[in-house]
Amino acid sequence: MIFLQTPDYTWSCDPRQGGFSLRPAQAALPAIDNARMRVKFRQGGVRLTLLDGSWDVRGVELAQRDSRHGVLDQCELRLKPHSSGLTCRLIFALSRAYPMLLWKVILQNNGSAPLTLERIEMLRAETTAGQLRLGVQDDPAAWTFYANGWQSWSNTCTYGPNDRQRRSRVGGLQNPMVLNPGTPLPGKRGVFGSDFFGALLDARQNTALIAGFLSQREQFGSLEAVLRGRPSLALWANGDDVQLNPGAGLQTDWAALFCLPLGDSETLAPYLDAVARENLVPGPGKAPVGWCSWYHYYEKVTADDIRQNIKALQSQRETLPVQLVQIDDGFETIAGDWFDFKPTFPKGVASLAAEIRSADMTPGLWLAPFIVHPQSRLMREHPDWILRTRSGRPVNAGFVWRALCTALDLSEPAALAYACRVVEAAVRDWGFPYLKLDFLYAAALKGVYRDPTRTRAQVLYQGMQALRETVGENTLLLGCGLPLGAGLGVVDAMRISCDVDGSWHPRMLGLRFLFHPEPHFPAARNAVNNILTRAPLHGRWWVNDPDCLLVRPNTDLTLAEVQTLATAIALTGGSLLLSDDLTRLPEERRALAEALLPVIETRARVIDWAVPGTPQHLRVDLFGALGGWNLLAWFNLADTPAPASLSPADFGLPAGRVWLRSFWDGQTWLLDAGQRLEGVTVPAHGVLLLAARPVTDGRAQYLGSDLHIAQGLEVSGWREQDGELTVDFRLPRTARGTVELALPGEPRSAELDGQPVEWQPAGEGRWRFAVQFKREGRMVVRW
Ligand code: 9PG
Repeated sequence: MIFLQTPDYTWSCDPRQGGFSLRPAQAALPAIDNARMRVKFRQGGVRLTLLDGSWDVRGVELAQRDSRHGVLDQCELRLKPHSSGLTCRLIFALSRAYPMLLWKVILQNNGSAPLTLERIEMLRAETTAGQLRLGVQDDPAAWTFYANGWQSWSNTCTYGPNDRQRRSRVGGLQNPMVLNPGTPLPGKRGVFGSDFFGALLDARQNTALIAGFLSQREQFGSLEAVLRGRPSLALWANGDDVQLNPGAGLQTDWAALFCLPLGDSETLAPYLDAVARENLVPGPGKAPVGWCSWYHYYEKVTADDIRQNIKALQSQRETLPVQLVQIDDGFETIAGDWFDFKPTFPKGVASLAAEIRSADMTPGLWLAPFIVHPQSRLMREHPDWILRTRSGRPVNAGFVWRALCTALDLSEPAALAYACRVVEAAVRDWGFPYLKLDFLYAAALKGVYRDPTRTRAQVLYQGMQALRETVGENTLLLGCGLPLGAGLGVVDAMRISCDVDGSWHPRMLGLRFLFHPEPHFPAARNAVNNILTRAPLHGRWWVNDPDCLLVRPNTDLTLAEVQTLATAIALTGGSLLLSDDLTRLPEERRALAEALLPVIETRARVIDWAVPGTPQHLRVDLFGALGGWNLLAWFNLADTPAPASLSPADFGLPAGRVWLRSFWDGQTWLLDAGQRLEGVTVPAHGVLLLAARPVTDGRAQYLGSDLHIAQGLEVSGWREQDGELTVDFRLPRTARGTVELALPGEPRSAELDGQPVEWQPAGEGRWRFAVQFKREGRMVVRW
């Protein structure tokens, strides 16, 4: 037996059995016993395996070394070479600084014939064989599995043993875009595939087992979890059938395991933070705030439309101060021919960038440098740049722009150079310091690559790095349609949801009912799902981009649905992009967007992330001049109105008397300790968004306002003395609205910057004040 031990874990390996064990010091946490590993490869068409059965260990080396993850206690096992010549080393490491096991496989072909790598299985464990436990009193019927989607648009959610994985019914058109061909898409109840990482969760025993890779630079990682029958977990690296030539070697990214107590979505933090360290992700940047042309104009956008909206933004700047104007798809003649502009953009996009800049805003441009339309000139002139299937046909990159599109083979240097020239022109010649790079999954499709020795993960990651090197550090890159791991340390912001839409449910060609269950189709429902399930990534891996907020009245979204989208976007802390025609937005709808500025940026906690389905409980912890307060959101995802029943304890807050003020309708409640808020009807697909503040008796208290969705970030100063309260307001805009205060006595006077303020009683001990100020204001209330 070989051992490694830290205060958190004991790792052990019994070579005669093959496999490894991980025991946490806390016996109630998940444990792995004698998990199996396996390398699957081929030599001249013959399928071979390594590592299954007992391990013939020829050398063991124990060492301590410094790493990005603190000091690692490391064990290296050298195995007897396979008869094919394939040699294998395994490295296991326990971190002294973080509660995790890391391990990787290093392969080298010392034979004389090329080998083909199918997959490297890092972990296979079953409950029935006693290899997998989530706690002391296991009942896999209570387990759930958090399954991460392949790329930005791919559905991510938690499943229970009776669920089936959400999948597209028009898979032929969608799957090439949103699924990793190496990750299983099980149709069976209780069986789930996941990309990069996943988590087995037990809400009864309060335990979590997180498994995944720390990066996706070498291979794409896949998981399969089985929650029924013989529950099991498997984690592997996709070899993509790459060729391992004589003398050549390869290794996996670090695989990682975490045995943790289960809490809200911050349970994922130890894993997510390790990934950030491994990929040298810099600290989070500012969240972009702006306007995007796509969701009103779509491909029909013209240079004039852009110009009109620049003007509208300029004239509305005082109440709606946004920075970014992002031109989306529609300026290019066809995807692939990025230097050819449509007649509706007679002067290209450089002049628009200049106009945006002279209006004091940041120009942003959409590009999709890796996908190719079959009718493009690029396709005709450079057939050798196109990624092809074994039969020589261009690969299928999905049905977009009314055609089956295809993709560049970035392992062909000339194709990569072209993609780099496109982004270089956008930044240097056309003047865009912000790029939304879309359809990036196209560079990692299954196909016969020019360089047969590189995995799809290597091709995509190196492609992304090449784009980053081309545009430099000062260009803001937003990844979209991008497999998550390939953006780490490369993009500043990342779309983490599919497209929003002017409809709650997916629809296509007016066929709402048929497309209703589609999990990755453009729809407000689908976007909200991923905005919530991927909220913990924000600020750790990049700035989350939840996609655009549509507030205009002439979509199919009800006001409640718009409020839900606004709440999900604003509370999860990522970027905020409007996408309506701003020249004709009614004032009351514009006010909806204004109340989200400035953006909150704080990461939210998803309380019920371990419960199957789309989460319903979201909490944000805020701190400012008013001290600390919490935002609590409860989403009614049902298709019918539902009565809310909630208490601060449901959101993980201590019991106690609290003020609750609902942002969207201004209702206020005082809840006694242990009392629940009942009988508030939330419309179908609507949200109840509350600011919660513990009651401080005998003192003036800020209960909330309609000035800002956080109901408190608008306050920069707060002083109470001798029956007089001074409140300082500060926002980056002109604001007008109602502020609600609890006061120890009936107000006698109220003024704001010397002007009288009107007030009204709002209930026992509470009053509403009508305020108005230009960026700053000081209100004085006496009682
Ligand atoms: C521009 C858009 C917007 C949007 C992106 C992306 O055909 N399709 O399946 C399909 C999927 C996604 C999609 C467009 C088409 O949206 O997410 O924000 O930039 O491209 O074409």
